[in-house]
This record gives sequence, C-alpha cells and structure tokens, in this order.
Amino acid sequence: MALLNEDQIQAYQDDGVIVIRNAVDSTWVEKLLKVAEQQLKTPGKWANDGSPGADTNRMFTDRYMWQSVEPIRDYVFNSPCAELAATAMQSESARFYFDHLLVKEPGTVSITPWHQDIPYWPFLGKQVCSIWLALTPATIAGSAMEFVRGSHNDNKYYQAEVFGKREDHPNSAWTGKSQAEPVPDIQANRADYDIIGWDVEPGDAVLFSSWILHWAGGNQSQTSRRAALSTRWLGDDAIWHPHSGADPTVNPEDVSVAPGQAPTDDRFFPKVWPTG
Ligand SMILES: O=C(O)CCC(=O)C(=O)O
Repeated sequence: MALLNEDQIQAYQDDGVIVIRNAVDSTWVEKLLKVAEQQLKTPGKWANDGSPGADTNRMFTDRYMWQSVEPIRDYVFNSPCAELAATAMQSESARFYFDHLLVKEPGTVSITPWHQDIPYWPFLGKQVCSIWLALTPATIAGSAMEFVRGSHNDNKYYQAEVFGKREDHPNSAWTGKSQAEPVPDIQANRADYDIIGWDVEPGDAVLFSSWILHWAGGNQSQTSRRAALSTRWLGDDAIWHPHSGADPTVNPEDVSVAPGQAPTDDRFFPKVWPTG
C-alpha cells in the first residue's frame, strides 16, 4: 500500500496535485475494470453515455454507485484512498462523497474540458479532494489528466458549465445555473499556464484538490480503452453548501445537516478514515 512522504504532502499543498505510483494493488484494478465493463453494459441511474452500445468513440461516465455496486463500496471502505486523501489534505478525517467512473473508448473525440470540481458539488472548504485511479494506461499526449499547477490557491470559484455545451447532456439540467466567472480558455493559451500531468499505469493515482483547474483529452488510441475511477473525499473543513447548479445526487432534503455545517450525515457522507 502506498503511503505519502513529506515531499508528497508538501507538493500537494503547494501544487494542488500529486501522482502516487502503485497507489493500489492490481486486485483493486481488476475488480474495478470488471465494474466498468458491467456499467458500460448496464448503465446506472447517473450515467452519461455519449454513444450507447458503441465500441469506439464513446465517452461514458457513471457515478454514485457506492451504495449499490459492492466492489465500489469495498474500494471506498477498504482501499488506501481515504487515508491517502486525509494525509494529503492534512486532515484528521476523510469522509466519502461519491465515486465517478470515466471511460473513453478507443477513438473517443470528446475531451473533458478544463474545469474546477468544487462549483459542481454542494460543498465548500479547502479540504476537498479527488483520487483519480488509472484502471488502464494513459499518456499526457493521449487522455491522461493535466492540471494548472497551484491554481487551487487562486481563490477562484468558476462557473460550473455543462461539458461540450450540449443541451441534451444529462447534466445540463443542473449545471450552468451558477453565475460565477467562466473558466478561461486555457487550451488556447497553454503557454500562459504552468501545466503539469503524468503518464500513468494501472494502479497509479492522481490526487488533486477540488479547487485546481484540470482537464483530459479524448482517447486517440484506436485500439485501447481508457478507464479511470475518481473518488471524492471531504476533509475536516468541508461544509455542506447546497446551491443552484450543484450535482443533484445528494439533495438538501436527503441529508440531516444544514447549510454551513460539517457533513456529518454518515448515511450519505460516511467517515471512512480513521476507521472505527
Ligand atoms: O478522466 C477524465 O477524463 C477527467 C476526470 C476528472 O475531471 C475528474 O475526475 O475530476
């Protein structure tokens, strides 16, 4: 199991993102790849499928499966992720928010545009992060993630926009309702930004702040799938912040916490670290 050293913790605090090589062992990767296969065949309630049933040029995401898909639940509670998240964030605890499967079949044209995660979620707080676990290899030149180093500390809260501006996108019902500043056109002005990222192998993870700007390209490979599972983690300073334009998987009427309070509702945001 991977543990973080002092340099990695400092790099997370400074840069907003770190790579963790061999963060989890291959048994997790195998189990989660099977889940990806299953979800592609039978998408869940929160799936977003660019080309249902296609073997190529299909961008597929599914999320919030932990309550119904056992291997994901197992991964959330029994992999090193919660401890890694708490350690990087310098938080005493890590609560779980949601899981997010991101598959790009061979030849997927759709990119994941530059964005910041926090405006999409009903939380505020600096100690909110994700662990993006590579289930297949991915290269920077291909579909691995890239980040604007240090942008988590820019004190910006950008508009949550629907990806690709597709009006038929399932997320268009809830994104785009926020009134914040739009994300700048980073892709057209890459030289103006300090962009970092890593080629990754299955089992490597990228741990990043929910405030950092990030994106991933399409999948130019004509033969290989790109698959990853992001898990989203809440640290000590996270507060419940329902707002227009936030992800509707968990709603204010579901939870027993009021806006501004710590998300202590274990039914929706279980405390995974420390255990017991
Ligand atoms: O895997 C991708 O294409 C993007 C992932 C992402 O943006 C995220 O996990 O927050």
